[in-house]
Amino acid sequence: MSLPTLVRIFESHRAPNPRRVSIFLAEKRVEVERVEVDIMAGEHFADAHRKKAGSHHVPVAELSDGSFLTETVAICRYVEALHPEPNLMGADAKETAVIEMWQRRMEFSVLQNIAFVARHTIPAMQALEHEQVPEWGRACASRMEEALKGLDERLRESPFIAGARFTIADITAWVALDFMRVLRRGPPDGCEALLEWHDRVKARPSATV
Ligand SMILES: N[C@@H](CCC(=O)N[C@@H](CS)C(=O)NCC(=O)O)C(=O)O
Repeated sequence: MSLPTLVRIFESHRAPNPRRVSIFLAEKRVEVERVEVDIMAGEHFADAHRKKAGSHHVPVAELSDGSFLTETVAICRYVEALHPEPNLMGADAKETAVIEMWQRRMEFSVLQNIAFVARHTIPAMQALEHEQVPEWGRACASRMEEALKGLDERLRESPFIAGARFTIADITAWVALDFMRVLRRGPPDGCEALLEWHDRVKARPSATV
């Protein structure tokens, strides 16, 4: 039996997690209908959105069997199964585990801290938080810097985050770094390898989405 196809993605196109899915799809050269959900206007809290998959977040993927998927990596994993090439999540068990390891590290150390700094220190982002806690945002700023320095160290020894080739771990980290624009700051001084990798990834056609 064939797998349900991807019908459309509900997204907020400037937000980091939907953007990770968009870049993943662009790398695979998969085109799919998009439905914009304005999270700054609270559209994601509407019942119509929440009932789709029991979550108020974006992205949400609608499949041809009428079901929905949330969670960026779950959506990417399904897209990888439907469109295996180019491989972005690992070709064998060892490589899959290594890529997953780096992807999780990028999600929890880099993306999450950047997102917390933005969501808890930028007044307009109060719309996304029940309670904005600026002290927490400031605490996450030093964690963010440590994470970026750690990533710079990794990129001094490896051309891409998970190894010799571009993978989903690079997508997660690159989207996070690009999202730092809202903070009006870049990585800490001295992160030359990180900046060089950033520019290389930025030159990929997928980075324009
Ligand atoms: N764990 C989810 C997180 C999704 C998420 O946090 N999406 C953000 C946009 S980047 C969102 O929906 N924000 C709205 C909110 O937090 O209220 C995933 O990996 O997709």
